[in-house]
Amino acid sequence: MTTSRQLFLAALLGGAAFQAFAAAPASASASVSDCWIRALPGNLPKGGYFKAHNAGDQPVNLVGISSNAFGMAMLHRTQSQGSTSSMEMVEQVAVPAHGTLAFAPGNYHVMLEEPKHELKVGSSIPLTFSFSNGQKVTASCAVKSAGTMGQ
Ligand SMILES: [Cu+2]
Repeated sequence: MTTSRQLFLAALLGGAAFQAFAAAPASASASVSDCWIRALPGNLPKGGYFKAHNAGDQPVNLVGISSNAFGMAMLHRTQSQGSTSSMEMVEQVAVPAHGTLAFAPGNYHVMLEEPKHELKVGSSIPLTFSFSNGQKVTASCAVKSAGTMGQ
């Protein structure tokens, strides 16, 4: 069933520059931009990448990510040692005051597991980012092909 409200939401979420500031508290300092997800087939974990911004005078931590499109979303960091690299889970990541932290291939990323549906390149998926100041920011993340190198 498709209601006009759902169509309206879909139109909003489809906008590349969409960011949900509306639900944030008045003191909101955190925001997210340039979010994308690497499409990989089947149940392979997908990497999610974005920029977290902090306009405030105090550092703020990104403490979690959630999405209705996946059963599990974790903060990961890739560590390279010589020719090998591995990933470890991190509890939270600090975004410096008046600064930006880039989540990018080879570094911090979101690991998205247990997709509810096959990801379609060219579509977009909303992710919700939770910050230590109580903010929850929803960003629309573009699904890009597996060969995408970063931004
Ligand atoms: Cu990972």
